[in-house]
Amino acid sequence: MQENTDMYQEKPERFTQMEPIEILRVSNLHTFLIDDLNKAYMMHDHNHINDPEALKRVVAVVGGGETKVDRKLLSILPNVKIISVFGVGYDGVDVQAAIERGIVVTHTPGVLNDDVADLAMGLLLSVSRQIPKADQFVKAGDWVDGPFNLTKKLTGAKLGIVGLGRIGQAIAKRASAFDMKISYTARTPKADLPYPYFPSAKALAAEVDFLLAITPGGASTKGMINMEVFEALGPNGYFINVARGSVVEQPDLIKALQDKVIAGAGLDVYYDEPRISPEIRHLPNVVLTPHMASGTFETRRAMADLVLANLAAYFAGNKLPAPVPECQALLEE
Ligand code: NAP
Ligand code: 8YV
Repeated sequence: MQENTDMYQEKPERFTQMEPIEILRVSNLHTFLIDDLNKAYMMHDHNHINDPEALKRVVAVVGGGETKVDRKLLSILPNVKIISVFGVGYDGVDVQAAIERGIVVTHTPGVLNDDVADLAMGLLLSVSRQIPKADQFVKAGDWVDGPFNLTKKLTGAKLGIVGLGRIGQAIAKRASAFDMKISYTARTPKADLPYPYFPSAKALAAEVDFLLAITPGGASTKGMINMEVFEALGPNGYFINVARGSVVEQPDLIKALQDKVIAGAGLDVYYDEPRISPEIRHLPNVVLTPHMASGTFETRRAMADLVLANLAAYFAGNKLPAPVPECQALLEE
């Protein structure tokens, strides 16, 4: 994380004056965060701008990580200085366009690692042991007709993690307690970690029983999980996605599940959320959750606190708790 810089050691003049600081909300946020933002700032809602002149006075943008904050939006917000993202992923934000305008982007890393890793384990158990199907089996009264089908053992199985960052490592820690044999791919091998590295998702998929994606979204990972990867994973393999829908070629995923190229999938994220393709919703071999991996009271509160702390630090002229890595150079200028 960056050191204090000249840019933030002195309070910018405009933020010491008496007028309220005006900010713009660009997505749905939890009520508790909206309440706290309203206490500290004058907040406008992007969908209900009563006073178009307000856009010129807005100095901060707040929204979810997938919410589009693009060059076009930034061009109508000439005074924005900070984009505070509610989420660790910020694939919706055009960071390059922000940097060109001297706008710093912040996010909420770290505080959600445990919850996302917990849900990833939940999906691994749900697909391998078919827990949702077993639940329906009991509730439907089908047990009287005979026992539930046998399922796949998770303990000791091979897990391939695509993206061994903060959350990937929290997943690996949990999977280790299940004696899973962990290997991974990432942009770079991690010399300090004991797991075997593979140079691509395809090479990794060929070696494992469960392939789990937990990378950022955006251009660099777009479609990196495709039919070639599913063919390498094979008919006994399962795919788990807690990263972003864009990481997967969705038509390939649907075909791989329909044609039993892979055995099944556990998905928390999708292309075009929350409109989930009926082809996915009607598949028998998937367990689906509604992008809820960080969705506990405790973690969403911690994420909200980090959104508030990033804004407060900026306006107080203090060191930012969590700027995105691409903005380091901007902060050091
Ligand atoms: P992180 O610490 O930055 O880790 C990202 C990992 O992905 C790193 O290992 C990185 O490789 C790897 N990676 C990045 N680009 C890649 C590429 N092009 N090819 C292969 N690997 C690549 O991030 P994090 O905090 O773990 O969060 C990861 C992502 O999880 C977020 O960006 C978000 O998309 C997703 N997420 C989803 C939920 C949910 O609700 N489902 C919640 C939170 C986060 P290096 O280590 O080599 O840099
Ligand atoms: C959030 C996430 O639910 O942090 C992320 O990247 O995907 C989730 O924790 C999402 O960003 C809320 O907008």
